[in-house]
Amino acid sequence: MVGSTFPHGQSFRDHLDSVHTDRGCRITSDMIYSIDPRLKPISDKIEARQRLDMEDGLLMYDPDIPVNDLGQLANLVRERINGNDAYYNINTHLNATNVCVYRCIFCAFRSDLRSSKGYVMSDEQVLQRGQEAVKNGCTEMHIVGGLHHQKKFDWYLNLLQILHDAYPQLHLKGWTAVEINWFEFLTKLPTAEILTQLEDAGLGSMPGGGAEIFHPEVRDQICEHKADGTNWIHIHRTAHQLGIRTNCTMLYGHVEKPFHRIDHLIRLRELQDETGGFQTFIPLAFHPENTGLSHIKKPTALMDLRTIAISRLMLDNIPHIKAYWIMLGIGTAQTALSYGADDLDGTVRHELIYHDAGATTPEFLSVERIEHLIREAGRDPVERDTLYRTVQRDDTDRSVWTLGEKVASSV
Ligand code: V47
Repeated sequence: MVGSTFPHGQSFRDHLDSVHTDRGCRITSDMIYSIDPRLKPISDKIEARQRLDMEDGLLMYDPDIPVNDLGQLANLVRERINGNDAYYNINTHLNATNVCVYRCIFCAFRSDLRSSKGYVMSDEQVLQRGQEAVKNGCTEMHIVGGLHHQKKFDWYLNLLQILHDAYPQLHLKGWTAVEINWFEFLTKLPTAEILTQLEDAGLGSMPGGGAEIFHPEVRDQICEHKADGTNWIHIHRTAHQLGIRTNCTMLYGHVEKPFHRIDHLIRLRELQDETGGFQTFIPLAFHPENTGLSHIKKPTALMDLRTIAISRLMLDNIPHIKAYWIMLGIGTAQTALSYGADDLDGTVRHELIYHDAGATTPEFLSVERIEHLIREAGRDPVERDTLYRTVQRDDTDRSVWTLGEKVASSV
């Protein structure tokens, strides 16, 4: 499961297929990668570049199916799409308020207005974050937060506008579909109008949060009040139609069953068939501490790797699968680069959603550390911007950068 470090740009598998023994007997990859026979129909489909269905997805979640077998298949697809490259970016987070009208049972970040935990950042504090980001060479600011019932849509627009005016080079990846849905409620404006106003104020793209699990059997238990699956899909469809690229996520490891996960992945795949606007999928492992579901055990590393591999195999039309190290932990994220993932997210600073939920990962990784983790996994590190263009750094001042070509991914 090593990347393509073999002659003539061959993958490890191609290399094996080309090797002959002393006795003239050809070693094929099938001999090395003997996978569980129940996976044969799936493996045949992968070889033939055919799409997997619900039944395939459910089989892959059967605990008796070895995770490593899924990893081998997912790794083939990962190398087919992204070669040996593994992406990361230099980014920071901004959660301008944690005050939120919703009470999603899985969320440890939200606060009531009058709680001592509640906060709202001033324009000065927001701009200071922008300044810090630029000084640190960030190409992206990831902006999400609570739905503050005393703040109007203009407050959210203004936040983007002041950042964009002061730091035009910084890509603002902001507001989930849940927030857009809230802005629709506040303004009574249609989705397209909201998104156009946000884009005019400086929005560059949208993160994938708020998707959780679309199926109402689960959504009604964990976040019954906020935008439902149909709304989430509608908002991302509208963004894609306007040319705004977005990401997508799935929150797993709480009350959902394998059926709900595969159903979620298929709904994302269907939208991607229609629009092609998703850039990356991020499976998000549930962190139970400090939430209304604190009795649930956190998913194991093997469940994380299984979910990464299944995502890569089911989502044949989404170019990137992100192993978000903040949530997975550094070791699992690094391993995930051989189980279907091709992206580690970024250096990250000021992340609160996972750290409020008890994540013990560091709050920041240096570029040197990320690149080392990637190289140690046998991959080639590539710094990208939010829209997956390569980033070239000035040798004398690393905070200065220019954009290169879009990375080569083939879905
Ligand atoms: O929507 C909230 C999840 C999401 C918890 O687009 C929790 O590049 C686990 O969407 N345990 C926000 N998960 C994070 C997110 C994201 C992260 C990184 C990159 C991108 C991207 C998007 O976090 C929420 C929710 O699904 N979440 N609470 C928790 N206790």
